[in-house]
Amino acid sequence: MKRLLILVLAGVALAVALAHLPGCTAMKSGGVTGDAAQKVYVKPGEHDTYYAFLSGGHSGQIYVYGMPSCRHITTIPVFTPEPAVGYGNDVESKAMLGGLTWGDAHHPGLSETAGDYDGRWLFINDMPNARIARIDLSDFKTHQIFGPIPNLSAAHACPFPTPNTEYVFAASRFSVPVPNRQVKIEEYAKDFRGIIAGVKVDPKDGTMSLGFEILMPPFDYDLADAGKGPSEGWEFFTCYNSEMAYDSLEIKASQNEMDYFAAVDWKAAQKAVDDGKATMINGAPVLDPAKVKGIVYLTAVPKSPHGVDVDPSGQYICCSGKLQAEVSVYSFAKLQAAIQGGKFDGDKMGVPTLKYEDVLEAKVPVGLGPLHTQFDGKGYAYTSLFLDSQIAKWKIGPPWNVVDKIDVYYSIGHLMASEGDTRHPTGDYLVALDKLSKDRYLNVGPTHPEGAQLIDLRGPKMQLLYDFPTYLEPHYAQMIKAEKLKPFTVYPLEKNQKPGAVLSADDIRIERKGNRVDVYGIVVRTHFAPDIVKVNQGDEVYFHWTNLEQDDDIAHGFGICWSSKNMQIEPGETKTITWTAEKVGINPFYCSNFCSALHQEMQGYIEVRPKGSPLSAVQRPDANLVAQVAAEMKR
Ligand code: RUQ
Ligand code: CUA
Repeated sequence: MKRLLILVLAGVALAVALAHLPGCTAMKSGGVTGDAAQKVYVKPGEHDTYYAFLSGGHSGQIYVYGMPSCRHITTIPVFTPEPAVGYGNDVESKAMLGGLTWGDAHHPGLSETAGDYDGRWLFINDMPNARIARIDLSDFKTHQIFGPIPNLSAAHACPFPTPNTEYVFAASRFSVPVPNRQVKIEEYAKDFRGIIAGVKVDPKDGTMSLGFEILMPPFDYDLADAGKGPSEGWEFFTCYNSEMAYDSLEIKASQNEMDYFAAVDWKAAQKAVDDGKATMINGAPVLDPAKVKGIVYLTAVPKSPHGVDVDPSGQYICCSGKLQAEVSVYSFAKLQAAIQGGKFDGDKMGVPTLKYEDVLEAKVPVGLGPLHTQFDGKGYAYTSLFLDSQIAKWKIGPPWNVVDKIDVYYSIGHLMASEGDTRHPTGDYLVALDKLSKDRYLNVGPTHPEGAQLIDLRGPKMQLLYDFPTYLEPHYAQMIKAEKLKPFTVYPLEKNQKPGAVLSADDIRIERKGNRVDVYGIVVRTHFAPDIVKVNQGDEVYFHWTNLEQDDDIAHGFGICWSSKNMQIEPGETKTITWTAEKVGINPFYCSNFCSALHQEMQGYIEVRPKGSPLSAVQRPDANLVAQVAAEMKR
C-alpha cells in the first residue's frame, strides 16, 4: 500500500517536472493547431464580429474587447475616476460617483428584450458599495450609478437582468444587521440578515429605482441568474454559509452537506410591496418572508455552491458546489410542483425549504471545483473547473454526460459564451477567464496580468485559439454580436441642452458673482474661446466648455497646468470642471487631446490677480475672436 502510494507520488512528481521542462511547448500551447491563427485574424481595417464586455474587477471599470481578434478596444470608466477623459473630474461625473473613488465591478449584464441581448444598456455591480451602474451603449458612457442600495452589504449576486430588463438584482454577500446598528458580532444569527433587492429599470430610458427588498437569513448570497421561458418571472440566487459563521469561514462555512439556492418570484414580491405589505427600513420597502408568503423559497444545494445558471430553454437551473465534483441540475417544473404541492421540509427564518431530491433533475460529474456554466444553444453546457484548470462540455439532457474537456491556463473562474446568457446563444466562441496567468506572458514582476483565452465552439471539440492578457481583474464578461450595436460618434449640437452650453458666438463670456467665476466658452480646431481668463486669487472658477466639432473622433482636452484638472470634451458635448485660483500669477491651460495639425497651439492663459483686484462682472473675448467663432459656427 505504502509502496503504491510512493509510486503514485513519484509519477505525479515526474509529470509535474515534465510539464515544466523548457521546450515542452505542446503542453504549454494546449494543443493549439495551425489554423488557430487564421480564426482570430481580423485584417487591418476590418472589424470584429463581437463586442466583449469584461468587468474590470477592483479597477472598477469595464474593458471592451473585439472578438475574435481579442483586441482591447477601449475601457469604459464606471466606478473609478479616469483622468485621461476626466471621468470623475468634471462636475457631472464627479457628482455621479458620489464621493467614492473605488468600486469592485464583477458582473456585466446586458439588457435584454424577449430573453435576447438588445444592445441598449449594460449594467454592472460595484460589490463593496452595493451599487449598480448603467452604461448606455449608444455612447458607451456611464449614465447612472444607483446606490448604495440601503440595508445591503456587498452586492455580489448582481445585476443579472430579467428577460425584458424589468429588473436588475442585488443580494448581500456579507450579511449585516438590518437596520445596521451596533450589535455583538457573536449574536450574528439573531441580528444579522441578508437582503435580496429588486431594482426596477425604466423601460424607456433605463433609469433604475428600488422596487423591493426581501429580508433573508444571514447566509452569504453569491450569484444569481434570471429565469427565462417557462421560468420567466423568477430569479435564482445561490448562497453559502448556511452555517451562519461569522469568523473562520474557510472552515466553519464548509461544514454543512447542503447550502441553498433561493428562488424569488419577483412579480409576487413587487405586488406585495404595491399592496402595502412592506416595512420601510432606511427608505427601502422591506418584505419579511415570515409574514409575507409566496415570494421566496430555498432549495438544498450540495457543498457551498457558487454559480447558478439557467439554460437557454429556461427549464433547468444549474448550480455548482465548489467542493463537489458535480453540477446539480434542477428542474424548474419540479420546483413549481414541489411549491404547489407544499412539499416543504421546514423553513429558514420564514423562508420555506425544499428537498434536494424533490427538485433535482440530474447530477453531472464534471470534475473538480466547478464554478460557472455557459451554453452554446446547441444542447450543450460548459462548466469551468477551478481546481482542474479545465472546461467540461456536457450534454443538457440524458445521459447528462461530459463529452469533451479542454485545459486552460490557469485556475479558471468565470467563462463566457457568445450571447451565452440569452435564449439563443450563438455557439461560436467561449472565453475562459483565468484567475492566474503565471508563465503565459513576458514577466512584468510580481503582479501578473489576468489571463483570458478564446476557445472555438464551432467544431465537435473545443479548440483553443488564442491567449490575451487583461488588466485586473475580469470576473464575468458578456459577448454580443457587433451588428446589434450602433453607437453614435458625435453628440448632435442642435440637441445640446446642457445648462452651460454655448451655441452662439455672442454667448461666449466670463461672468463673476462674488468669488465665483463662470467661463462659458467653446473649443474647436484649433483654439479656446476665450483663451484669456482673468480672475482674482481665491476665485472658484467653473469652466463650461462646448465642443463645436461635428466630425468623428475630434475630441478636445482641457488641462490646467499645476493641477489635477483635466477632461475631454467630445464632439457636440458640453462639460464643466471647477478650479480654484490659489496663487497669484500666470497659469497656462491647453488642449490635452491631440486634435489637429495645430494642436500644440491650442492653449490659453489664466491671469490670477491679487484678491479684490477690480474686474468687470462680465468679460467678453476679443471681437476678432468672436467673429472668427461666429464664422466657424456657420460652417
Ligand atoms: S465571481 S469566479 Cu465575482 Cu462572479 Cu465567480
Ligand atoms: Cu484640441 Cu488638441
